[in-house]
Order: sequence, then C-alpha cells, then structure tokens
Amino acid sequence: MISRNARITLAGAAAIGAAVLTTVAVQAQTPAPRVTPPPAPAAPFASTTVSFEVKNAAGAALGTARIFQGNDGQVPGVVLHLELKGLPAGWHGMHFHNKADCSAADFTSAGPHISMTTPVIHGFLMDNANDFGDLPNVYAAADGSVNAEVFSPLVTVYPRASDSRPALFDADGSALVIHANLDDYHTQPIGGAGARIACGMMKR
Ligand SMILES: [Cu+2]
Repeated sequence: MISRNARITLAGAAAIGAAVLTTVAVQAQTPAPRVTPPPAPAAPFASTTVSFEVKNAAGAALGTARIFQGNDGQVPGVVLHLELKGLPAGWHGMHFHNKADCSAADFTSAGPHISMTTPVIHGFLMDNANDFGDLPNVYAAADGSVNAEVFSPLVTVYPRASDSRPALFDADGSALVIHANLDDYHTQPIGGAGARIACGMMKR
C-alpha cells in the first residue's frame, strides 16, 4: 500500500513531468531568431553611460538625456533615458541623426538620420525598414515634461569590431532630434514628424 506522503510525491512527480513536456513542446515551436547576434567581442564590452544636453530651437536647455549600453545579450542595443521640460504637449517623433551639430536654428545641421542607406526605408511598420535612426515616439505632458526610456537595437554607443550597426559616438558623433509631430512609423521619409524642435549632441 502506498502511504499518503508517497502518493503526494507521485502526484508531484507527474506534475513536474507534465511541466517538462510542456516546456519541451514550447521550445520546439520557438522559431529561429530573426536577428543574428553579432559575434561576442574579444573582451566583455564595459557598460557605458553617456549624458548630453538637449536644447530647443531658441537655444534654451530642456534637460538631460542619457545613453546606456549594457554588456552583450541576445539583442544588444542602447537605452535612451530622457528627463526633459519645455516641450509642446503631445506626441513627438524622435530619431538619431547623423552628426553632432545642433548649430542651425532648424537643426538641419544634424544631417539626415544616422548612417542612412540609399534608398532608405523609414519606419518600424515598413517591410524591409532599414532606417538605423528610428526611435519610438515620446509623449510630452501638459506641463511640457517628458520622462521616458526607449530602447534601440539598431545602433551602438561606440564603434565595435565585428558590429556593422552605426555607432552614435563615431568620428562626427550624432544627434538626438525631437520633432514637432509624432512619427507614424510608415510615411516616408520621416513619418510625417515635421519640424525639428529639439536637439542634443552626442560626441566624444
Ligand atoms: Cu528626425
């Protein structure tokens, strides 16, 4: 005769067995990753944090942005941390632009999106999108504040061997540009985001 405790143990073992089978089934259905991770660098890539100022077209400081890059994982990329004030309320598109130059009042000095290929296909919703500058929209509250963190797997902080993605801190740096309107993620070439209203320079 099986004792009560033994029965509980048998029931537990059966449950664990079922869980293992479920896990195996889920693993079998998991598709191959669409993005092949870059080869691991020779030495672990040190965690990086870089801060930079963001200003508006009148030259007023709006606050600070920070860029983080962690160690390599399955989807390496950068986190952009924003703590800004003084933006028009509502949604705003933003992108990484090609050059650390916010000198022109309309911020056209920052150039097009970072490392733009020709032809460029802009927008997260587009098939075959290849715009490395794409970023999610951010929302400015009624008081003009933006507090947000967004992740981009499309760029790195510094140039890295065996990594073809553009680096924000390349020879001429890059710029974070915030636009007047939201980016609809499909209209060419910038999602209908309109004028450049804020700019921050990332350079060594
Ligand atoms: Cu832009």
